[in-house]
Parts: sequence; structure tokens; C-alpha cells
Amino acid sequence: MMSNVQIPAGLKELLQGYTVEVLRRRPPDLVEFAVQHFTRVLENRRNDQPAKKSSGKSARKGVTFVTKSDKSTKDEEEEEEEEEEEEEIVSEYYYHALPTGKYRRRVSVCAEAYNPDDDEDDDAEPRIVHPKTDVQRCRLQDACRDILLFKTLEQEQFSEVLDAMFEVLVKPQEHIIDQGDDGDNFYVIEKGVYDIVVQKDGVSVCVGKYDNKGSFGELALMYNTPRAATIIATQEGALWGLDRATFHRLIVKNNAKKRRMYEAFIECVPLLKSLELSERMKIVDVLGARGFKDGERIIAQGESADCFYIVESGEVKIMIKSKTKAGQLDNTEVEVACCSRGQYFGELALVTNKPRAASVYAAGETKCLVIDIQAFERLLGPCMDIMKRNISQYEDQLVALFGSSVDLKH
Ligand code: 1OR
Ligand code: 1OR
Repeated sequence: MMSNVQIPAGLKELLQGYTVEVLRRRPPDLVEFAVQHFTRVLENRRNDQPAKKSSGKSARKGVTFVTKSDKSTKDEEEEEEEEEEEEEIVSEYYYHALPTGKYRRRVSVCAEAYNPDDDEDDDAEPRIVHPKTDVQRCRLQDACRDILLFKTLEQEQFSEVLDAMFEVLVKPQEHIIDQGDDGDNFYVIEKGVYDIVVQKDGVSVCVGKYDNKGSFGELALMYNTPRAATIIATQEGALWGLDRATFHRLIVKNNAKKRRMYEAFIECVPLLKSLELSERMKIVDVLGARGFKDGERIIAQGESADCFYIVESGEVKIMIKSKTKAGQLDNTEVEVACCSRGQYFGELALVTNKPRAASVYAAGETKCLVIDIQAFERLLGPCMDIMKRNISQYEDQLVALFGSSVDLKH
């Protein structure tokens, strides 16, 4: 019976193309999305040329596109000649990665990152390269050294990220991101102070700030959601931007790997038990991993704090400098606790908004998962009761050890 059925040429590819876009974009309405998708396909066939990318806010001046098969350095003349040709490839690529307008604004508020492992055409995708001077590259490398989202990238992927980044200079009061907008770029801070402002019941509330380090703008790109906060420069500053397409190709793709790597471990961290699976996966999406050598200091007592740690392997020792009678810090440190696999540390300063209460050292080779303060506040709220209960226990210990009562929470 089946032998009479003739499958028209191109049907499979057509449906595959639609399916891939559905998996990527996760549109809420499949029929509406189908109309838009196939209208695009038809328009492209009529014009016999790919759709152009909307320019958005992304800086593209001086950008060079390099296809994977041709990464060698070209001289300027050659580059100019090829630019037009490559522009076309890139535009087509942007059609997939950055559909415009309504089509792009497919908002799904689920925690699942799309699974880019399904993309088979990756190698055909061109690399975006913003040429930089040696000085610029040094500054960029410095700014990116502690960016958690880059910490689990392979060397090759990391240098592709650096190649694609472009400098953005900002003025006081400039809005880098507006809540509710579509996401265009991810930003790494080189310098400057930036307020994080969130609209709550129509009122703008400043919920935090970035002080000369860190990164922002990953959420809209990871989950295809509108921007969750407004980011305003309070002074002149410098940022490094990474376009949405490259962010998808490298960071989101790496996140799929990260989820596989850390899912089982994160499931058995006692602190995170009360979270939903999707909430735990959101933590995995933004965490970084850091290795420490035996004896290396991870946290220094008295310093200001910007992240939270979970021990993945090895062990850490918590050491406290006692106070002399005159109230000065004694330089000898006393070991007060240790943490091993699945346990956390570094929460106290984040919860109390105070300097680090103790120093923490690696005992043997140790690996920790690291979460920045913004993600800590955004994602670990439901675990706050457990942390506060444990902080009360530190206070009891403190009294037992030093005989004085210090209120760690206030
Ligand atoms: P985005 O792409 O949504 C705004 O654009 C960015 O602000 C966002 O990515 C984060 O990188 C950053 N809630 C949501 N986004 C935040 C928050 C935040 N802080 C920084 N961003 N909260 C504040 C936590 C200190 C929770 C507010 C209720
Ligand atoms: P943090 O951000 O202050 C140091 O950085 C971390 O050490 C701290 O968060 C806690 O996560 C961890 N007192 C203070 N900090 C402690 C203690 C502690 N134990 C672990 N940390 N005490 C030990 C209680 C068993 C009381 C000390 C006398």
C-alpha cells in the first residue's frame, strides 16, 4: 500500500527546517509560527536572496566574518573584496539566529535552554571577528578572566568568544539594557558602576549594582525572554559586548553540556533540595567551575564579597582570625570548620552584606562551583531559611569558641 505514496521532493527538508526552528524558538503557537516561518521561506525564494538582519543595537562597525573553513589572516584588500560575499552568508545566518520583530519575540518563560546539540549545520556557520589592537585584547582578557559563564568553556571556544567581542563605551545615565526589550547582546564589564533597576508594580526599584566587574544580559539570550531588568551606567564606563548569535553558538551550546555534567551532582546538594528541578537547572546554567591547589586561599577574611561556592570535590578549611583584647584582628588563624563535596560556603557575607567573616583555604586539590551574587539573590531565595538557620549555628559556635556574642546576621 505504502509503495503508492510518493513523497514530493523537498518536503522532508521543508518540514525539517520548520521543526528545527520550533525547537530553537519554542513558540507558544505552532500554527502562527508556521505561517511566519513559511512566509519567510517563500519570501526568500522569491527574492532569491536571504533576509537581512535588523541592525538592532549591536555594534558591527569594523566587523570581520570568518568562515570555519578559512580562518587564516587575510590582508585588508582581500578582506574588502570578500566582505560582500560573506555579508550574505552572515545575513542568512542571522535569519536563523536573529529573526526580527514579532517573529523573534517568542517568549517562553521556561528554564530549558534550547538544545543546540541538534544543530548540525554548526560548522557551516561563519565566525564573527571584531579585530582588536594588542592593548584592547589585553584589556578584554583581563575583564573576562573571572566571568563565570566563560569558566567552563574549552580554550578554543573561549578564544572564539574573545574574537567576537566588541568594545562599547558608555556615558553616565546611559541605559545599556531596558527591561522588557528583546535581547541583543551579552555584556562583560571592563569598568564603571551600573545600577540594576527592576520595575515592581510600576515602580522602579534599584535592586543591586555592578561595581567595576561582572557581566549581565545573559538571561534574555539564554531563555529567549524579554530583558528582566534595566541596567544603567552611573558613570563613564567600558563594556565588552558579545552578539546574540555567537552567545548562542558557544555559551548556550556549552550550557547543554554543563547541564549533563552537573545535573547529578546538583541534585544531591542538600541546600538545593527544596528547589524545583527547573530552578536547579537555572543555577547550573549560570555557574562557573574553579579549581584550587592545596593551600590556595579561596576567600580572604575582611574582603568584600561577590560570590558563593559549593564544593564539588576535595575539601576546604574555614579559618578565623581571633580578636585581641584591644579589638584588633590577631594574625593567627584558627580552623573553625571544613566543608566537603556538596557543602557550601561564602553565603554569610552575601546574606549580611558585610565583609567575609572568615578565610577559606583549599585542603588538597579542590574544585568548587561558583555562583555570582546576582544569581545568588535571584535563584537562591527559596533556600534562604536553611542558610539563615545555619548562620545562627555559626553564632553559637562563635560564642563557644571566643566566649563573646557577635551578631553575624546584622
Ligand atoms: P537580561 O538579559 O534579562 C537584564 O537583561 C539583566 O540584568 C539580566 O539578563 C541579568 O544579567 C541582570 N533579576 C534579573 N536579572 C538581573 C538581576 C535580577 N540582577 C541582575 N540581572 N535580580 C537582582 C538580583 C541582584 C532579581 C530582581 C528581582
Ligand atoms: P563568608 O561569606 O563570610 C567565609 O565567607 C565563609 O566561611 C562564611 O561566609 C561561611 O560560609 C563560612 N563563622 C563564619 N563563617 C563561617 C563559619 C563560622 N563556618 C563556616 N563559615 N563559624 C564556624 C561554625 C562551625 C563560627 C566561627 C567561630
